[in-house]
Amino acid sequence: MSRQTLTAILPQKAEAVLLTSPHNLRYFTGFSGGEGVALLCEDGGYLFVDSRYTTQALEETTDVTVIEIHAKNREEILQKHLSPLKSIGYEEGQLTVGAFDGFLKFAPKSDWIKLSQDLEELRMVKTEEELNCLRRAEAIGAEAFLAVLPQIKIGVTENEIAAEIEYQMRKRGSSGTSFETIVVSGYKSSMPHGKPDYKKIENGDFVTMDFGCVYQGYCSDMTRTVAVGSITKEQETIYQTVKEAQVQGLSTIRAGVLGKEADFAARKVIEDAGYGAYFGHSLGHGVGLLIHELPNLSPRSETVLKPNMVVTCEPGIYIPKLGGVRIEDMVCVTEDGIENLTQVPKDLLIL
Ligand SMILES: [Mn+2]
Repeated sequence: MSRQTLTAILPQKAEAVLLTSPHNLRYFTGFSGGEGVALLCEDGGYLFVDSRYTTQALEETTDVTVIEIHAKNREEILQKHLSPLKSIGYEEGQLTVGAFDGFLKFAPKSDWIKLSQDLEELRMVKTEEELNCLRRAEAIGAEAFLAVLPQIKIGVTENEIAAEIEYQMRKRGSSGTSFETIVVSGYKSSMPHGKPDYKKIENGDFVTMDFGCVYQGYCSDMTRTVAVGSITKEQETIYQTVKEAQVQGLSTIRAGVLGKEADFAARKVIEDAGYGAYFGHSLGHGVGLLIHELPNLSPRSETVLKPNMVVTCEPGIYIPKLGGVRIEDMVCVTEDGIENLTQVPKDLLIL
C-alpha cells in the first residue's frame, strides 16, 4: 500500500503530524508492523522503529526515512526531531495520557494539535486497492458463514458456532477477527453485542451471528440471524420487519445522501411496524483499517456520502427476554447506489 497523502492537513493545520496507531502508521506510511512512531511533514518524514521492525519498515515504506531506535538513543532521537517543530499534530483519540506526556516532554513549547478526526476523515474514501482488500475480506466472511450454516442445530453451543466461523475465516486467508465474534441465541439474541457462551441452541431460537475478519489489514463485518426449529408468528414478523428496514436502508445509500437520511429510511420501517423502541443503535458505520470508522449512518450524521466510502447497513429489533434480529451488509457507496460486498442471502432461514 503506497503512502496516502497528508497534504489536506499539512502544513495548514500543523507543521508535522506524529502517528503511533497501527492503522494510521499503515495508511500514511505503508508500514504494517503495528509498532513505531512516524513524524510526517508535507514532503516526507521519519519512521522510528526498533530493531524488530527495521527490515520490514525499509521494505514497506518509500517516502519516509526509517530510523532504528533503541532504549539508549530513543530520547535523544525524538528530542532532536520533535523539539524544533512549532506545531505538532497528534492522535488524541489513540494516545494514552501517559504516552502523550512522553512525547510532550520533548517539545513542551510547541503547539500540540488534535488531529484524530482529520486523519479519520482522510481515510473515509477508499482507493481501489483498499476496496479490493475490503471486497476479499467480506467474501471470506461470507464463505465462512455458508460453510458453518449446516452445523447450526439444536444442541450445539454458541461457543462452538463462534469457533467454527473463526476457523473457517482463518482457513480462507483471514489474519484474525476484526472484533470479538458475536453468536447469541434465544433470549440472548436480544443483546445486540452479547457474548457467545456455553448456551446450547434450542428449538425456536433466533441465532444472531455478527462477525468479521481482517484481510491485509482491512476489516470485514456482516450479521445474519437464522431461526432454528419452529418459531412464532411474532418472530416471523420481527424478522421480516428488520429485513425490510435493511433493504430500505440499502436502497437509500448513494453518493450525495446524508448519513442520517439512510438511518431515517431504515428506522422508519421499524417505527411504522411498532418496534421503534427496540432499535436503539445507529444504522451503520464506516469500515476500513478499523472496524468502526467514519462515516456514521446515525440519526445525527450530517456527513455527505461519497463514492468509494464503505459502510455497513445493520438495523435490528431486540426485545428483552424474547430475542432479537439483526441483518448487516457491508457496502461500497457508488454514484447511483451501492456495490453490496456481502453476497449472502437474507431471506428468513429456518434450520
Ligand atoms: Mn457492524
